[in-house]
Amino acid sequence: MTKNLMATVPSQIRAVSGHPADASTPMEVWQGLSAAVVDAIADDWYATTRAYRAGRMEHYFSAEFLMGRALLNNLTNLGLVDEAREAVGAFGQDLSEILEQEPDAALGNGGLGRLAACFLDSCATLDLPVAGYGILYRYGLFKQLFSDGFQTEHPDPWMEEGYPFIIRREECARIVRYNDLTVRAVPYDMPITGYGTRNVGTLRLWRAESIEEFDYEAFNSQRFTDAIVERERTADISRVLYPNDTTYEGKVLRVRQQYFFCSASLQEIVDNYVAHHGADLSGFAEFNSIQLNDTHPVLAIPELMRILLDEHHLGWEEAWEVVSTTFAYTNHTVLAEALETWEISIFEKLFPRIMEIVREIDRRFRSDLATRGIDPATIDYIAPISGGRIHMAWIACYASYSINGVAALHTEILKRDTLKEWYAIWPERFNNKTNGVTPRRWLRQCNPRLSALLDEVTGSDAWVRDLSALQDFDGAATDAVLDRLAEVKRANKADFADWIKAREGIEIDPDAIFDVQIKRLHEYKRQLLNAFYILDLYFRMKEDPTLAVPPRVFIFGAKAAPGYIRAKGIIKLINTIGELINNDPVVSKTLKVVFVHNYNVSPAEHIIPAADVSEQISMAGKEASGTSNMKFMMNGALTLGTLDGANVEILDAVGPQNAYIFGATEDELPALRESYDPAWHYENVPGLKRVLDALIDGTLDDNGSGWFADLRRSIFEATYEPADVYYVLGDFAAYREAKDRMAADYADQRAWQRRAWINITRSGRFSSDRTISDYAKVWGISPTPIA
Ligand code: GL4
Repeated sequence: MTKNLMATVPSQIRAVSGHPADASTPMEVWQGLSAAVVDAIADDWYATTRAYRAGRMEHYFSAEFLMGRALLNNLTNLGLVDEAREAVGAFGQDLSEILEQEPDAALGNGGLGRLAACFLDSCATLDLPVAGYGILYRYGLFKQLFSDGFQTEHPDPWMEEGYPFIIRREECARIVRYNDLTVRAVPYDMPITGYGTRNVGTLRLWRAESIEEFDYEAFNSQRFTDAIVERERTADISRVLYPNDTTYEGKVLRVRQQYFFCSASLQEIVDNYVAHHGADLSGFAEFNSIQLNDTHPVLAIPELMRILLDEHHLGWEEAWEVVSTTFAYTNHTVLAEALETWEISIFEKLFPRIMEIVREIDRRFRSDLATRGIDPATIDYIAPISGGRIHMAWIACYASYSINGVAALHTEILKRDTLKEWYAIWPERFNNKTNGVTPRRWLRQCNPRLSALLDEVTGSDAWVRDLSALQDFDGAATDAVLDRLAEVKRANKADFADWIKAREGIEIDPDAIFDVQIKRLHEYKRQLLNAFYILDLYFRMKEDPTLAVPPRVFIFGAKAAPGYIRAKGIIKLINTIGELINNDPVVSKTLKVVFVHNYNVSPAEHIIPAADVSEQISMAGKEASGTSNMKFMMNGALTLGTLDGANVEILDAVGPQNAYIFGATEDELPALRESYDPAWHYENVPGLKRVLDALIDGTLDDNGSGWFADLRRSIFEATYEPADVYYVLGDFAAYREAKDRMAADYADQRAWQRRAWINITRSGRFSSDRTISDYAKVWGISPTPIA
């Protein structure tokens, strides 16, 4: 399969750069090496595609795929890292430097998009007939810079210099029709390699193009701008990823995007069915199932109805039978603002026929539920159309044969709360699929030192395909192994310190505790709680210079949605606290604060292997699952967290002695809230007054933005939400106690290493291979190896 990589690399580089390999730039070498990899897997990719299309397939529809970099991932999966290092070494290039040339494919906002990427990796590794479908955004998630500590956003034209891992399939283009616009959807395919298999899966990303490159009539009749405007209006559809995580703005363009990739993907899947099984579409669901990654692709439901009714002339009942055995829906958040609803007028403007179908779904839904004796108020609340809006989650729940949450606690909250009306009627549809992450990217590839140690201790690399195998090695933590583990972490931390020095210009001590919180900036994730702790610790040290404080580096990485001012205020606050501490001649000897700018997949690969402490401190009940918690655990960091999302299951896997859990639980919060008074905590919890006053007394400067005063107000005043809605002050004392204790415990290095080891060996249930094996049962698909 990959026999001639070494042989083809120099010529591929020459083809890209136009000069010999040893005279090419690192970027050109990256291009050539990447092209050689795609070339090497081409035959297997073709064979896999053919094999999958002939049988039952799962189609994963997602508006986001946060793929990150591809080259090292593919080399790792194909076992070609050493060969590639030699190949480029032969003409004086260093593989690490080559790899750093690659832009991140940041076609996602955060956890939801990255989960989709981990899933594709697992499907390929498990030889499962699954394909991903999404949008080829020209601009990925914005690039983040800091200016005076404020976030600024900049475009990320990630493919502009060429991207060998994505191949245009001109011949597979489709037409997508809106009432006011007809566009061509051109697919671009990305090969998805697996570890230790020849199967190569596919991620198909659609790009919007004009039917004609140019409206020549407009052009010739001197209406140059009209011709260009029309073309740009089409290109808008796949131009940019919406930078909001968990909240969405009600934009016509967003609905256009969603319909765009759903329609194009369905046309292809239906045509493939016809090619293999004939024109009678009634058997469609025997060969196809579609997973809806949250509500963004829910337009696929009425669109498949349209195709079956209008193009294949099925009757309504027959078509609905197909549709309701085809789709499965994953909910990824309980935040009310993320349950997408659209104004009827948007649907009417864009696609009246789809609107008509949604109205008919609504009509039949109402009569179906009335027959079941459901009360009119409930029917009206969960109807597809109500209050002048279309409720995408309700359409998904009605049409899907399976509905799942992404961690045990989250699924319970769905059943009890968010989707309780649905659970009451269709309990059998509900199931939990706790998230997972791929151990290829998040261990094998990003942490080669730990990976080598695991090979040694377990005697092979079998754990890379079966992470649960590590649990047999709990007891392997001899002094010799723990010494090695300590060396691995120390070396990773030293590498990270160099990386930070070069990237952020800050010196950090590799022997300090690396305490990390990396995730989107959102109030519910409570980066503010962490910031308050750091500021309090600073004041404690100023007050008592003899206080014994273990050296610590507080590391952050987070982007805020551009319109989310409070989240941007928290970024500015952390940067301002960082400046105060890092420039203090005394405190900076013990503490450092680093905010890694432009946090993304590839920075995470540098950060996670170096972490000691994993901050997972969302207010209980708000984080559906979290996935960085799993990546940290796999790399031997200890969790400091609330009983939220998958933290609950991590605690269960490692035991209470191997994690630091604090704070109010989800079932305690309602009662606590009744009598909750943040002002009481401000007055009575030692240190809190000083911290909150620092926001307004001139200690911390927000450059006149007023943002720090706003953060303070969010704690004390009920504005559009209750005061301190995320219970920051309520959990502060418990958080400080747990975090201080954790830092003190770090001094006993042997005990710490033993607990880190347990975190690694127990991480098997958080491999996305486990998650995908569970989904595969729901999907009714089985491994289809090509060799
Ligand atoms: C999210 C959840 O917030 C996150 O907890 C979860 O891990 C992720 C994947 O299931 O999905 N939901 C949204 S919206 N964005 C997320 O990251």
